[in-house]
Amino acid sequence: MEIIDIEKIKGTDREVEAEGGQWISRRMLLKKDGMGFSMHETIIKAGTKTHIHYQNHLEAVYCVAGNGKIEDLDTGEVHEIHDGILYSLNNHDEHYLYGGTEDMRLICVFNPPITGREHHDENGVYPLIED
Ligand code: 9YT
Repeated sequence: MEIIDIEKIKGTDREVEAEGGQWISRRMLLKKDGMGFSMHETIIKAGTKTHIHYQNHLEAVYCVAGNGKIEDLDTGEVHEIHDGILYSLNNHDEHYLYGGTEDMRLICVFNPPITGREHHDENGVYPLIED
């Protein structure tokens, strides 16, 4: 059993900030932790916009605080996100993620797990890194 305290992740290499400053992500479980998925707490800053397209990963995202929106770039649909809403990117859905009037706190699960070395490329994609 492992017990992971997010306070001990802050300030380590498991805490990663977007290059544009839109989000900060604390990777509580990564590929090397051997669970078959990775699990992160991500704070989306209020008023920001991020282009994301996980072509190599599935991601489920559960909002536990704050508010924002997600825009599906295939359909143009915009969905409100707030405490209690989960969105599932089960079709590698390209989207914009918007921070709302306050920071949004998200719990994110990736399959396959990310290694922690990925960076969003210019298309909002994380590469698939095989060890
Ligand atoms: C919700 C989302 O995908 N935000 C971008 C950061 C990502 N969750 C990560 O790398 O932890």
